[in-house]
Amino acid sequence: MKHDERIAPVPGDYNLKDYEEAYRTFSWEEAEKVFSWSETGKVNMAYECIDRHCEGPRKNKVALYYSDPSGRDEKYTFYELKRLSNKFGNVLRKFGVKKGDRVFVFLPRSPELYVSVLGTIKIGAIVGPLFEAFMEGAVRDRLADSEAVALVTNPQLLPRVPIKELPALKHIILVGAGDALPQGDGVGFYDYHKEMAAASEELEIEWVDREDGLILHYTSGSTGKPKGVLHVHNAMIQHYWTAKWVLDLKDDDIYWCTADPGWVTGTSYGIFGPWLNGATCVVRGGRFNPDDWYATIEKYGVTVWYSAPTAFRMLMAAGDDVVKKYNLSTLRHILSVGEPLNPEVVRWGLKVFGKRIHDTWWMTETGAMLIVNFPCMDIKPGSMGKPFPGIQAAIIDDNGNELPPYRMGHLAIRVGWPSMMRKIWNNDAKYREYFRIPGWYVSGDSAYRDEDGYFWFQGRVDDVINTSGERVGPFEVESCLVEHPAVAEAGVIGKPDPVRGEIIKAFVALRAGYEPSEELKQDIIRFVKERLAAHAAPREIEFRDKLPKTRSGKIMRRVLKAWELGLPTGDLSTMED
Ligand code: 6R9
Repeated sequence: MKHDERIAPVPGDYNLKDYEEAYRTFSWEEAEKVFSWSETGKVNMAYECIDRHCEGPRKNKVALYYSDPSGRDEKYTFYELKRLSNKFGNVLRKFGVKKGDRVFVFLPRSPELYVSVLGTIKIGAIVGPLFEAFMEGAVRDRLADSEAVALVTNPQLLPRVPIKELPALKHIILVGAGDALPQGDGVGFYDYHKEMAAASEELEIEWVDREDGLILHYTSGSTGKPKGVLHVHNAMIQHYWTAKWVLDLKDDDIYWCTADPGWVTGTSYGIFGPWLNGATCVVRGGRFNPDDWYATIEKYGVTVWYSAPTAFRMLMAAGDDVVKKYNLSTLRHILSVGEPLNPEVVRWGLKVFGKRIHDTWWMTETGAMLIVNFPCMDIKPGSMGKPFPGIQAAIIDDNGNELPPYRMGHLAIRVGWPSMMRKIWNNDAKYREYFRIPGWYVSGDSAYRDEDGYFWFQGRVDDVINTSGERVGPFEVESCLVEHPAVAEAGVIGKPDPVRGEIIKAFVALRAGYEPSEELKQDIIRFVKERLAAHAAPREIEFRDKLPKTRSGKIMRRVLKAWELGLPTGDLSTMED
């Protein structure tokens, strides 16, 4: 497997000029010196994101543009966010919420969500963001496991909070409650706007240790309940440097991260990374819709855009004519995370935006980007890129031996980087599993490295298919499938087979204008045989209107597999509707 396709960088004044040089000389000990707290040890993420900028020329710079399809259209400067988050911190303190307590935010993307997150962090409490689409079971699991004491939500979402089953929950702050505050159940209900109006703008920030808790992100495994991944304030070192070098944020950028804060991307790179760098962020409420998204880029003159393969694939499927209706000429830097970025999508991006899409690889557990494509380096379409300076990535076998180029194995990282998770809430055994090979963090992803040091994702380790003795990563097959003109999306699994061990089965969603047929199946199979390899071509294809996906856009192969085998699907709380 040789990868010859390369897309050279466009020369430019990037924050990171020379990757190889940086990789040789970088150290986290030096990198943390940009923060004065590296001497005192006392710190607060929300201060570094917001208040610090109010002591300099960014005080009246726009920190947040917010709009949504309902017609809200607002902007907030760093100074305004400082005052609002101070107020919110005071609201929580009035209720007795203190350092280390868990405060959950269950709201649609809105300014109130961002203010609540920042205010919670300012008083040293640990914030837990939830997707607004969560239903009762998902809300209960997370609030119960973390013993959250306070919740910010709205009257529409409140019925999904099973208060009686959450004895630790004492305070519920409702955004838009008006005069009709509920009562009872041993919980205090409050109106967000009234409390905010009455609260002081002056707040004593809680200065915490760098290892104190910051945020709790629940993420689903393939089995069992979701895991509460805890991050600490120290993560800011890596948020800051990755946002500076990978997102390449500069003072005049307009940056749009499309992720919801219910997903780690929406906090690490929708809040912390960009605001540590003093960048102007765009937040667009409402659901995905191609016209709406392009109009958002045009409206704000977005320059740096961080999104996900699933969104790019949906934009691609919507057709190039939609792109042409909008002026997207401000875009200068595009990035992707969450799933493998198909080469076809990278080529499409070049065609319609005239820009490369830069893939980045990381996980909820890693807290920040680890393997990336920098604007200053060649992109090999289909590759996740190279390790960020200060990160040692490797492909290892079950015993921890490093494997040579092109050998598929565990994608692992040498332990010790600033934004590493510090625990799995109430589950030490789960935490230790990631470190079962001494010296390494084992990601659960399967990948190989090429001779130039680029990493190539193959699938989750559990998803790798073994067909007639050949190991096949589902991603390569899926990427080939979406190159077929009729295919919008594809999910590939191994289906048990008495002769071959497993056979490759593909679930395919067709593009608009194509109808399922036996002929089309055969055509798609032939297409993969000719382009990839005979052994990697699906033996079975099933057409589906939609593929099961998480709210962050990941195709849930384990659900496809469970359907196929008629087995229980496990935890589905993070699945899209
Ligand atoms: C940030 C985030 C982590 C898992 C990860 C991997 C997949 C993420 C990817 C990618 C291929 C990329 N993943 N980025 N796979 N290429 N660039 O996504 O966190 O939701 O915890 O998911 O997502 O399988 O292990 P999280």
